[in-house]
Amino acid sequence: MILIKKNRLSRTEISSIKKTVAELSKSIKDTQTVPSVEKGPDEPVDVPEVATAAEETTSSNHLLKQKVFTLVAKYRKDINEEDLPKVQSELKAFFDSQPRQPYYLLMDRRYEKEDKRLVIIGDTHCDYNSLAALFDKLSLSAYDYFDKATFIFLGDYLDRGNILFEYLMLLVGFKKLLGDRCIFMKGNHELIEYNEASGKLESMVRPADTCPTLNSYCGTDKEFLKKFADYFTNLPYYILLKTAKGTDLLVHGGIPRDAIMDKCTISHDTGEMLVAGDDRIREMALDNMIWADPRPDRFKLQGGGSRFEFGYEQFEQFVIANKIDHIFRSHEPVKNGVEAFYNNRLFTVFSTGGTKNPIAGYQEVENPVVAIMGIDGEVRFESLFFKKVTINKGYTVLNTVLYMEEDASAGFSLELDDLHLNNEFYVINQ
Ligand SMILES: [Mn+2]
Repeated sequence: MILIKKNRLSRTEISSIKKTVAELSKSIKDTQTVPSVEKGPDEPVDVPEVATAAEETTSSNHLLKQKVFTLVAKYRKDINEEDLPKVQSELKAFFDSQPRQPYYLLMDRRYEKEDKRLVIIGDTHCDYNSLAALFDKLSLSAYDYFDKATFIFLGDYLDRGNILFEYLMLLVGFKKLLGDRCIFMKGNHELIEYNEASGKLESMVRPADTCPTLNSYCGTDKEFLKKFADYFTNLPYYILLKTAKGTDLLVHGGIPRDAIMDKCTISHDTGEMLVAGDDRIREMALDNMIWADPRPDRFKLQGGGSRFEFGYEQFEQFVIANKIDHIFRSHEPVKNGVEAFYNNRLFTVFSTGGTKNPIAGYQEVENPVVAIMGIDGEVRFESLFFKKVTINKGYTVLNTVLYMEEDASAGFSLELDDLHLNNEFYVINQ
């Protein structure tokens, strides 16, 4: 068992840790899900990119993992301009296949007995590498995330990245594999419209690059542009999540502004937002919730534009009125990928970045992370660009976290100096 909490390791230290992990890995019963166990102690843990014939015959859940690998490998190759009509028609078929989403979701896990984890993913902004790294990393766990977990994306898929089509195909392809166990929520970058007069997509956010790219490359296919806007605009704004430990809110930004906060309440029975007044109150509250930013200050801070800030007092007012224990949100790049506010009751999770990830729009985020919630409501945060081997199931027992050298398959490399171990994680309600 290893518990190391430091930022930089020497080559000798890394070698020693790899060796220990390789030895520990041999004791894992479920060797099938840990591809590295047959390797020598000094070999890195490799993830097979595509299924081999032998692996495909193992089990159905293993097959799902292989399909994710295949998907990641497929779109790691560039999509060329001549491939775009096929890509557009696949995306249109996907948009057509999806039911119209409500503006909210209610998820009740209070009586769930099975270990069904939630993977909560913050902003990804067209960052293929971060998303691929997440899938690679989770595949190393003894827990089969692809077969059992539900993946919740907190929004902001579009803009700020330069590999739009490959990213979209990976994102949508993943949802096609997991179905209802993959949920896309709405971020402020999903505020887009199809303008009938101009025949173009327009973004409500500045700067924005997805709409101009789509107008330029797919502009003749108006049906595609319309379906694209319709799908991303109508994603749910929030999830009310009930667990054995309480009620959490998952949302892109945060809470409504002062002026309308006391005019709306989230119903614990249905999850919907009840409003005193007409539907415009709800629309304003929902719009606020994809723009708001928390600040540690006690006193109220607000801004005049779409984007605004709230403080501790407003947070208290909102969580008391709505009986909410924790809020998980994204929306702001944070250096460590996660930031806790208000005595561990609000968390910012950001899932794109990496100092050596050339396609990330937010390289100041050194360590992009996702949150993983167990069925008991406990949460830990995992960084994306380093591979993790879970030696003991559950996280009350120490996890051994191994940050390996570069994920060569992700198309960029980290210097040896960038290797580091870090098993910072927060445990809520303990
Ligand atoms: Mn945002």
